[in-house]
Amino acid sequence: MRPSSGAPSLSDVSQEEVPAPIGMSPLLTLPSMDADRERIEDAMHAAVVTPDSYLNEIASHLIVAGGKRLRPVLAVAGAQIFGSVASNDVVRGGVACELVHLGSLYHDDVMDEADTRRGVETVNAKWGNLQAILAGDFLLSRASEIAASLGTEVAGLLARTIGWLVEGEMEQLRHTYDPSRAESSYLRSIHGKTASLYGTAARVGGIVAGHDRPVVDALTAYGNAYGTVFQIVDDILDITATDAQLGKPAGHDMVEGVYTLPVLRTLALDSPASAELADLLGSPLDAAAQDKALAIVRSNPGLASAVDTAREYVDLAEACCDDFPDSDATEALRAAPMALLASVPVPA
Ligand code: GRG
Repeated sequence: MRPSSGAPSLSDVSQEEVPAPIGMSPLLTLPSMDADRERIEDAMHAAVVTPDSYLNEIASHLIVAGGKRLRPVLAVAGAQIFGSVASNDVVRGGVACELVHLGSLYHDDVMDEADTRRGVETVNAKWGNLQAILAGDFLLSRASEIAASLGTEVAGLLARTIGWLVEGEMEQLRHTYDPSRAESSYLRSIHGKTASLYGTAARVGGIVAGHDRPVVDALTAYGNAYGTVFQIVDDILDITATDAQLGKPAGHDMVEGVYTLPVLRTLALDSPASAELADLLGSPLDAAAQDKALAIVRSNPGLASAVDTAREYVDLAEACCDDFPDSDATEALRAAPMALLASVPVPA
């Protein structure tokens, strides 16, 4: 999708206009969320208990290491838009989504041969690839068990969402080191690998809370749009943030051959910068080529154009909240997508 005319530019995303960066998401600071997060933590740990202490340790490794738990938080917030406290079943439904996320991270770290995640050694680095794959499978099995206990609709939805994650990741893999990757491939991939699980988490919150179908559908659309903002922002930060802020070298996606929206938009420019970037891409980059490619994307309008698109999905997510009742949860949901976009640094 190209940005529509009149869409805000990067410089429109001022710090005054936006509430807070991702760590301070309004979803995480909902008045009831402290108690809810305690229930989420308890349910996360309970979900991976097994008599096998070796498996138990490996399966809980990244849970202990932290994480924002955004998927259960979204399920809880979606359940609470009418003002009532989310049930324990809503919490468990959100936890099932978070366990799918976690399982996918175990597998992703094997695929990427990653050494660290959440500030600790990855499971593959600490125990090995085979252990990481099996423990990831175990997390998916526990997610499925929880989903099944919440009824066939939730079980079917979670199963389908796992398929969407795999499809999204496969789409990305198919176009690795492909500078002619279509933007539709990028959007399809991020919908599958990231947005769909946010959509499912919000939907599960609505289904288990017993909301009416139109509300459940609006929550799903919200989660999908929120997740799309999340991934586009993540991809922009990979270009704009410093190595220190990222905890890994900036431009990592480009080095790995994953050409994301700011890169594709730069390649699509009718300017010498596009040809210069295309010359560099298509195969692994050495350090000098990485710096050059980063400098090109950072200094050309493809970056602001990607921010414009993220802003369009922010608008979409906000609009999904229009028919929700006035409540703390609705307010937090409405503010959350723009808070994500606020984590993109504003250029001087
Ligand atoms: C086996 C379910 C399954 C999938 C296999 C590997 C794969 C296919 C999918 C992984 C896709 C992937 C890594 C998507 C990105 C996910 C993402 C948005 C990560 C960051 O999420 P945060 O910020 O992380 O919520 P924390 O650490 O806070 O949980």
